[in-house]
Amino acid sequence: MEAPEDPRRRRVGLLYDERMCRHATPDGESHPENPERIRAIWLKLESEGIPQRCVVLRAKEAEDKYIALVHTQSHIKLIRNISSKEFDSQRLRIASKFNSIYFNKGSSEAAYLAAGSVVEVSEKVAKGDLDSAIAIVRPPGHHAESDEAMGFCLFNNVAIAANFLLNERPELGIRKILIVDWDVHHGNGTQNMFYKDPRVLFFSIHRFDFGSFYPAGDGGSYCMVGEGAGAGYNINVPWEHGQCGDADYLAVWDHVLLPVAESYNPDIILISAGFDAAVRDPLGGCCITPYGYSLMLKKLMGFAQGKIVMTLEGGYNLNSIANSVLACAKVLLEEKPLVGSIEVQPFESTWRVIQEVRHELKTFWPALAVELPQNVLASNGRPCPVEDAHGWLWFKFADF
Ligand code: X5A
Ligand code: ZN
Repeated sequence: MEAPEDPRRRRVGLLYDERMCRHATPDGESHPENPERIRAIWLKLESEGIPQRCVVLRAKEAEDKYIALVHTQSHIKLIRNISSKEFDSQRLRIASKFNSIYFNKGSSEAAYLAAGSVVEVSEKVAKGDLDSAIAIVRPPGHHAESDEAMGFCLFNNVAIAANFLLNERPELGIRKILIVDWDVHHGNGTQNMFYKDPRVLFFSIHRFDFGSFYPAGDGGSYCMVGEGAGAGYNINVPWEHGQCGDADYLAVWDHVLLPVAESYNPDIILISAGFDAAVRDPLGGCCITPYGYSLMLKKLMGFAQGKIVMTLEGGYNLNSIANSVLACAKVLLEEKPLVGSIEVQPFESTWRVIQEVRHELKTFWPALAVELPQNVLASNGRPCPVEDAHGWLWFKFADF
């Protein structure tokens, strides 16, 4: 006989579907955004007995009418047809017209499944059928613009889900959505889709390197605060350099994101959860640990009655992403108190960025208007883990 369900137990949705592994490079060439990413995450969760404790869901394809809430008809048509036989001879040429994009026979289906999955779990969390959820999807979404695939992204999965809740399910009472984009790259697509929309507060924390880090340009600058009715509802935290880690991210949580979330009071939180700011990621050059991610997530669970949907974006070190998602799953399951410690201080540049962001946004968010105490600002260079050619981590002093 089955044990009666503990009513206090958190209902956490966990979505995975092998069909999203069929999107791959056409020629078998190696690529960081490859099928092994989601397989590695799923295998890790299975080996830790996580799926048995969650509500496991399979993917379902998004309907065109929901995708059309954020994408143009021509873009939808392209992604729908790109994997068909008629496109066999043109696929390579078409992909080459986009920035950092490949297509194969499995791309269309995977793109529709990724978007549909996020819609599906978001609806269940909004309804209260689930407390929270993790969607282990690919291709990722946050770089996709309304009329353009880019940066390994075909459809903007999280943006589609946000618009779906606001426009297609008003009866669920979701009127304000906080999107937290902690992928190491700026979420340009999502920013543009909601730039004038106060119903979505878009927060992105990313490497910027003064405009030289992908997707490059001014879009990820802290000056981009939103426009018209959306003014104040777009927040960028642009790192000046790599090597940012737990201490830097948590300082931003405490001094920017959480005070704003407190006054915005979202009805649901959608996390564009890339794990390419994780330590040892080959593209990100940052160093968040699984413990760091678990704290970042835990601190968000105090808002929106814990209604949180995590959606995979980037993240290219298989071990790092698997361990980071595992740590997050344990937080959503409220397994036990988090263990770990943060050994270092934020960079001096981190305090500079925090002050710039607060200054830029203080007219919209009074909680950001107070000066930070001088003592928190006075930290100098600090050690950070760097990997040598043998894969060993060493602590080296860096000062920026
Ligand atoms: C989703 C994501 C990164 C694109 C990097 C292109 N994309 N050089 O992490
Ligand atoms: Zn990324």
